[in-house]
Amino acid sequence: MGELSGFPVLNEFFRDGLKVGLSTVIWCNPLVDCSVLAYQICYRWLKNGGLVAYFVNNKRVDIVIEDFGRYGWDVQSYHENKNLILIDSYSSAMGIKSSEPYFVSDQSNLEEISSLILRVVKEIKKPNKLLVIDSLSTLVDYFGLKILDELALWNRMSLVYSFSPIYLFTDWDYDLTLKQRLSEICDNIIDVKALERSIITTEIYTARKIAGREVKRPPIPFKLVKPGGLKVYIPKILVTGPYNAGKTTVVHGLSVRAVSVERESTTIALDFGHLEYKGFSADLFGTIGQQRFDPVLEMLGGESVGVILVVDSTKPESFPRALEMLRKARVYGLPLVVFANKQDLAEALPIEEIRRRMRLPENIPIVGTIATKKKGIFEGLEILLKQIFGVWGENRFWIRIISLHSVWA
Ligand SMILES: Nc1nc2c(ncn2[C@@H]2O[C@H](COP(=O)(O)OP(=O)(O)OP(=O)(O)O)[C@@H](O)[C@H]2O)c(=O)[nH]1
Ligand SMILES: [Mg+2]
Repeated sequence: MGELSGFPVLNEFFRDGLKVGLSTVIWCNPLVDCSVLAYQICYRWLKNGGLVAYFVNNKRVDIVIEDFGRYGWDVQSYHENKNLILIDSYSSAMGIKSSEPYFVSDQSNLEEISSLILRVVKEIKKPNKLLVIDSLSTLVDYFGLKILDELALWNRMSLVYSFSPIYLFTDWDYDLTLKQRLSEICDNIIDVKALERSIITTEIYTARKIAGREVKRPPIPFKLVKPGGLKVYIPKILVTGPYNAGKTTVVHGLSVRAVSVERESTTIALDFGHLEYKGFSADLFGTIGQQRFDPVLEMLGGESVGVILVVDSTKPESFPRALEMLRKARVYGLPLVVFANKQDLAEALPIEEIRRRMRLPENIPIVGTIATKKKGIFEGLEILLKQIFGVWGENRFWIRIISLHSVWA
């Protein structure tokens, strides 16, 4: 099955690290609700035909199903046909009778909990099985360090019976020894944190341990969207280019929501759009084409992580101006894609001719677009996203993100 998460980018970190039988801790700081991340993993897993055994000790099982639903993931039918098995360790603690076949009658009895989990692991004979423990922190609260011996046992048995265990761990102020041992016991660790930057908080995830090896991977900023769940969040993509090139049309074409401040069909303040695409979510800022607004360009360019430069393919005389705008916005050197727009018009220059006239090096992609028909714009966006997330070698994007969030260690 290979793909564990359905989180953008994360799978590329892991490659072979997510083999069946390996254990994973989703290690969250208290500002992040990590259940949602588990729901997203589970839903993807179920949709791919796998089985999920979900141990829950901190909320009612019907709330779990309801919570899935809030993010747009209907798991009712999976529950009914027993591909989603809820191991209920909560109802009894609340004095409610559990409606699930697998339940714990005494939440403070570690032996009972552990043997129930082991029973599930041994009893269920289907292929592709995920075991989710929501939450490990609650178990730690009850049992302290002792829980880690059980966890090591669950990991061993999971390997034998082809389960992949995932532990949700909220990092309250736990003892260092406990955290150290937990890090040692599990094969994969995904850190999920909230980073504060003045008053803005950004949530990020990354991998800290892969297939038993400590690693350092860059943070991936994300947002939780209802419905939809986790999306990689790019705070700012700049859409710039000369007057009348098609910037506003591009911003609106790519966005699920967009506003523009225009007068007589030219932008006089800015274009702002929000896009949702293949697990990515980004805010787009369009600039004003007219030269008299250039002082605003630098301000708009600040903190961008990628740039779309829109040019009118029929107006080579505007190309120098296009390059000047990149310079004025101070976004030179960031991931960049050029949209050679208005390719539907007879006088449109071909891509290679535009490259030659703009003197753009081969490593800057140019994509032919017809923004009014939404042609080519998503292909271009995809190339930009690949550039943004493909630059770990040079680490440009991450340096930028990290400099935005200097507390990242
Ligand atoms: N034929 C054709 N027309 C286009 C295309 N894209 C945009 N246009 C038209 O070009 C004109 C300018 O488009 P805008 O999106 O407003 O351009 P802009 O770059 O935002 O312009 P300013 O904000 O004034 O700098 C509009 O009439 C659009 O309908 C395209 O691909 N083909
Ligand atoms: Mg405009």
